[in-house]
Amino acid sequence: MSTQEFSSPRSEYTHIRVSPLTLNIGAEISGVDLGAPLAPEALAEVSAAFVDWKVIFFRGQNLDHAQHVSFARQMGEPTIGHAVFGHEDEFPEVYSIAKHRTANSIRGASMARAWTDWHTDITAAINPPMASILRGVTIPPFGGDTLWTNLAAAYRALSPALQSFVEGLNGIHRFEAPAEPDAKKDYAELIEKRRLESVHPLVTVHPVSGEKILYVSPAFLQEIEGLAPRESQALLEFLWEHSVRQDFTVRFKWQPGDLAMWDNRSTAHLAPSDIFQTDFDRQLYRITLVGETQRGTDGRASRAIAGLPILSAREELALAQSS
Ligand SMILES: O=C(O)CCC(=O)C(=O)O
Ligand SMILES: [Fe+2]
Repeated sequence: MSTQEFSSPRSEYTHIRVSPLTLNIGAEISGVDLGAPLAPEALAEVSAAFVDWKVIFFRGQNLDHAQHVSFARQMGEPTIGHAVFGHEDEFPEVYSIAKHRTANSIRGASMARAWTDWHTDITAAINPPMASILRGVTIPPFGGDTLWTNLAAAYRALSPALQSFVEGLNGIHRFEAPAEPDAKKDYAELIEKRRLESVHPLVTVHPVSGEKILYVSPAFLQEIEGLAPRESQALLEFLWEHSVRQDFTVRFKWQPGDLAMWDNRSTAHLAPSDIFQTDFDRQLYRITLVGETQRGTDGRASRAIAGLPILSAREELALAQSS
């Protein structure tokens, strides 16, 4: 990338401090206490930094569940904890990111490639969450870092010829249990209970920044509509490998009490796998915010093949009670 092509995220911040961690993605925010409601000016700047830097980090906030929920409500409408895997009993908005959660029970079943396990949260839904807010509670002394990648930078780094080719394509995103015989039964049953499958443009337009996004969530995107199977697989493998290139990524070393908030419309992320090589525990909690249907560069919208949109915690609970 030439220096002329690089446009640094541009907002001016006067009520918060924003310290970028890399050229393309990730900034630490200081000068705010998330345990109490933010002043409108600070909230507006946090929202701007979130879109500009795509993942923002707040050190040492030490929030409890209730404070986590009330911060999330200032940023948007919290979804049900996890549409497939459930939520904390007393806090329907909160999903436990425990080391040995059900979602991790199928680990190790497949061949690891550069993009393995990278994902954008729940892109199998027609309206994937717009943001995820993750809070660290128990953090190993070393290991357990999380990585994010900037999918707008990934799009910009493609050649104009490939950019215009992929803009016309749609991806089929599916939540599915691996075909391996050792795929755990309760994992497969939960996925079957809320089957989610959607078609999204392969290049989306960010509703706030207007940036074009290479929307290729590796763990959910299964095929490209209209291509022959080998064409689809070869192109996806190229796009996945490209989208996790080191210069688009940031790696975060957690401390207990830290909070990360990412723009789920413009990033993918990777949960650590090194934690399974040690006995160290690791416990985080996540809240996601209700998202919208994606749009392609020509304005075309996502389509659901299976499954309802992911609604707010309130609406999901009401639905569950009435069924
Ligand atoms: O464990 C992590 O660091 C991230 C887990 C994850 O994928 C998520 O919270 O969406
Ligand atoms: Fe995730």
